[in-house]
Amino acid sequence: MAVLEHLTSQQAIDLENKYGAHNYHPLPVVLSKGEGVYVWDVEGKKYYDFLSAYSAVNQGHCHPKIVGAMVEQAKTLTLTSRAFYNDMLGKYEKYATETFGFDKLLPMNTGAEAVETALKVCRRWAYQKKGIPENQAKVIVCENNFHGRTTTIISFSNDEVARENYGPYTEGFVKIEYDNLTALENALKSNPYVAGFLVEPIQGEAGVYVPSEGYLKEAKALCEKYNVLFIADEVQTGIARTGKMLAVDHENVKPDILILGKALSGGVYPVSGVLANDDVMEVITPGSHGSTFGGNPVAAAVSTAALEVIKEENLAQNAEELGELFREELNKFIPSCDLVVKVRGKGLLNAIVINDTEESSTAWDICIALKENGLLAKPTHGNIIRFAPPLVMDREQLMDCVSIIIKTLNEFTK
Ligand code: IF1
Repeated sequence: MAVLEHLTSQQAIDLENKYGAHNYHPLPVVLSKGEGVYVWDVEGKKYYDFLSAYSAVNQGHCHPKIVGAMVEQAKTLTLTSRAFYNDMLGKYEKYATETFGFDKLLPMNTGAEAVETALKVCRRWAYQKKGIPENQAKVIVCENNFHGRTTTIISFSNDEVARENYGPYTEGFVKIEYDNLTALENALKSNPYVAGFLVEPIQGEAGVYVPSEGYLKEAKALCEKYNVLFIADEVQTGIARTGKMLAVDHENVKPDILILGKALSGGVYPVSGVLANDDVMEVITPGSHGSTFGGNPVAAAVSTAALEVIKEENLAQNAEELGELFREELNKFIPSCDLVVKVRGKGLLNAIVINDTEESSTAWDICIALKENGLLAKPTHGNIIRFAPPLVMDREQLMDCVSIIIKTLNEFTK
């Protein structure tokens, strides 16, 4: 068999099972093409993508402007490392910092790396600026968080599947309940050496859990009161997904450290970054942090194009409007359906809660049925299905998707 011979779905699945580590349990669909809100499997069946690669493909699959920028740059210069300057990075840093309103960008590649970077910046700031005694800094995190897969990040996760048998774990984290300001203030009061508060503006993996209105604003005020850095992980919620460029924009909150990834590149290339103002970012000095690929010319070109597309195509506003429509339509349907408890979310980051236990396979079975009906979504836990289409969707397509979802749920109840 030639290495890149055309495969059937089953052959592709068998190859992954035999030669790949089993760190995922994918839906049994093998995709070979994407365009805008659609993807196609190797047999040619077309689907609406309602996952968007976990909110990385906000700008739609294979956006011509982003792909074009990548191809052009790939033909010119791909990687220099940061041992030398390149003519793309500075321009990109200027554009990205102006877009998000910060003094400096620290470019990385994946979301988890950017979270690690933010934690390092925060700890340094604590020792060098706040005056916390050596090795005493604590970072407050939330229960049911998801920030990535590195050993430090899973150290403060409470997802046992993600943590089990990966110890010993990194110290220095205090875990509190999400969406609980009293818990935050208690933690700030009772720990003298708190450096930062790391939070997702909406908890994605927890099942698209939207905190109470005002939570982020009050949490930021508490951080200011105790001289603690407010660190927003917008890897999943950022870049127009929730109906604003950033989810914190809904409450006019300016984080001290902002973490971005995923759609920062439109899902075309791994690009992440940490943004902060000079008083914080200046703790990073030559040799104290880095990455071979971080800030490479292709990443700079791709990310610039990806951000331009968000603005040029008004994707934040589209996400806001279509998100309202989506929840409105599902809310009309839910009272007639015993299977669905509720729909929740912001912009085009939504989820439905299924009337069954977390251990059940109901959400998975519904996703299989949705796939048969031409729409791809993935369960998070056994009873929640996340719905996060590319933001380039139009109203007609969204209504088409709503009818697929309703039809599937109705079939399923019978
Ligand atoms: C996996 C979830 C989404 C993230 C936030 C950092 C990262 C992520 C808020 C790390 C990554 C992913 C990765 C993917 C599953 C996934 C996910 F279901 F777990 F919660 F998106 F919904 N901060 N999220 O959501 O970014 O290093 O992956 O680039 O299986 O790990 P990364």
